[in-house]
Amino acid sequence: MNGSCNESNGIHEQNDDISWANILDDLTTLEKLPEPVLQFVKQGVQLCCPDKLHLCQGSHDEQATLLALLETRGQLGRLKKLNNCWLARTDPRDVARVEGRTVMVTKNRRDAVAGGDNGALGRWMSLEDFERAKAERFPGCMKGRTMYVMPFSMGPVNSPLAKLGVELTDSPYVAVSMHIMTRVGPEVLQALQQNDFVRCLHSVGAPCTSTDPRATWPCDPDRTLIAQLPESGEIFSYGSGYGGNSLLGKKCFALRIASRMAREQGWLAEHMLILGITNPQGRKKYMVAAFPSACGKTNLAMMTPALPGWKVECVGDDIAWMKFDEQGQLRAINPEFGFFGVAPGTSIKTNPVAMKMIQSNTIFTNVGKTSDGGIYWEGIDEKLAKGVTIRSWLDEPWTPSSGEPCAHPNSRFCTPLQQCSILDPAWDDPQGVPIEAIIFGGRRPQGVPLVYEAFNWKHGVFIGAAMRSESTAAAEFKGKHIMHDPFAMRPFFGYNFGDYLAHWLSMDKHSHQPRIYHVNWFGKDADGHFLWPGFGQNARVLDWIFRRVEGEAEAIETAVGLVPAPGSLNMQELEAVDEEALFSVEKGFWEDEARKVRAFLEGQVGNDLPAEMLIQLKQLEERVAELP
Ligand code: O2Y
Ligand code: MN
Repeated sequence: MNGSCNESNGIHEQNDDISWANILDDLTTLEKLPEPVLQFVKQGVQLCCPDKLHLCQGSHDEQATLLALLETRGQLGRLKKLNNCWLARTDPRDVARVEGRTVMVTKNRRDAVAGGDNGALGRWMSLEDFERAKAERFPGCMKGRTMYVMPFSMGPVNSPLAKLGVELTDSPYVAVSMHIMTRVGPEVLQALQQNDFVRCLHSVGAPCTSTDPRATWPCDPDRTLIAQLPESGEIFSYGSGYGGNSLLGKKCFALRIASRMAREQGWLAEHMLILGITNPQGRKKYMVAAFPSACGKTNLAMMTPALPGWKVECVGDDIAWMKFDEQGQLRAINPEFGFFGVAPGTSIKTNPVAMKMIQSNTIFTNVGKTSDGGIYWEGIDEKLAKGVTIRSWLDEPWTPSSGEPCAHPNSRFCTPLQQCSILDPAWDDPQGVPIEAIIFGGRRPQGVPLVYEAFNWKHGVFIGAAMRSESTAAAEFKGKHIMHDPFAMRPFFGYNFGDYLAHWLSMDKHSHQPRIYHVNWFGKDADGHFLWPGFGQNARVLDWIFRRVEGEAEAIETAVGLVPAPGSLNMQELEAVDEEALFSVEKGFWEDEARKVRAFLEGQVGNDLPAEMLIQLKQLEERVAELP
């Protein structure tokens, strides 16, 4: 252990007596770090006391070395059937984002969370409580481990929309995953010479001691804490090595910290996929879509259209950073460099593009494994060769009659963006792609039409605010119930939701204002069967939206918005679809829906709610009251 570590050190405390030679194999590394990065690393070392320090430079060899290290330690297993693919099995207590332990830390509570008090729109922690929590967790937390220094860029390095970060982590799994999910490399270090960065500190929270043999998935679930400090641009994550809790560029930075930056700087950081769609005549449009976690954003972003002549190309599947340019055109970049997609349900039928792209250079987490070195999960829809057996994500023998899932419902693949065969040609454009439609959506078994268009921008903002969706396995929630998830951002708001709504409302003045839509692929009939085939057939809905934006498709007004006029949605060669059920707007259902939205907005946002939202709600109630 290096001699400079002192249990009582805090990250802000200055103490220069680090024995760099004890923790660094190559001292020239330090010269590569811009001064503010070096200071950040010093503070991290003084606080966390790692045995070793490793500066990640983003090379292919470095990734290979780290993967080999993880294999030697038994923390990753090679999947022989695939090419450079790996399987991680986590501690069963560390399998998803933990919203109950995720906090925004600000001077004033109101800056972080809206009026209500039960945590539905995020959790707040005071600076004092956070300092205490930090002091109880971080000092000495990396003893016996290596600290990886990961400088990264969210977005193309030279983009005016991109931002930089540096993550210090004691998890090599996080280092290899960040390597896939973000841009890492010499050009990032170069950019750090001139630009500020978000300071991200992550520890699995399980220091190694001689009596504490290395667990294959070290973590500290009882003391997990994920804290975002938007006022100082810092993220502290302790106790979990999993996905959004530990790959700090993703949810913590690109949504929570960035949404707050975006408000201050006049842009938007959103939980949205970005796709390009080209019609049979060769005209192309870009659209973004916000669906709650694990509701099919990856499938839509990589859709193979069932309509002849249409083409979808993918810019991103989870996060969009967007800004209106000087011509009044909304432009979007994907700040990420990889996909961290849900595995179960992914198959050649549901997402052939994803199935192809995950055959190489992919880290799988918590999926099942076949005895011939392949992957397996619920809905993979692949036949096994004779004699091949399966082990579950818990590394237990598994058969379809085991009664337990083979893969964890939130199991994931982590794959480089550039392996997507339909990656859009402009995926890396520093200026971003022009957005013409914004689509909100959710998993709504009853009552919500397949597609409707907002009457105008303000109504569209209200539609986003009123979003509700069935819960999924992406966070710790158990069971399926319909949750409010405004803008699909409920777990990711970086500031007061009332202010967020005001920020969206303030954007109603641009010459190329995108139109706003709501879609629901998940409506069911009384027998529980889906009303709509989904997947590639969703192209029919995108086709209608495309033609609406071009001013070509007819719509009719309903209480909730504009729906396709009879005959305007292309239903050719689609059999046995009950169009009436797909577009019904039923009075009783929508009275109840409006009541729930009112209770949510008044209860959770209270005085912080912009008056315009209450006007929109009242107008919805009045339109619904007029229904027969
Ligand atoms: O990061 C996790 O632990 C799973 S959550 C996740 C991962 C990738 C993309 N989106 C999400 C999400 O929760 O929205
Ligand atoms: Mn997501």
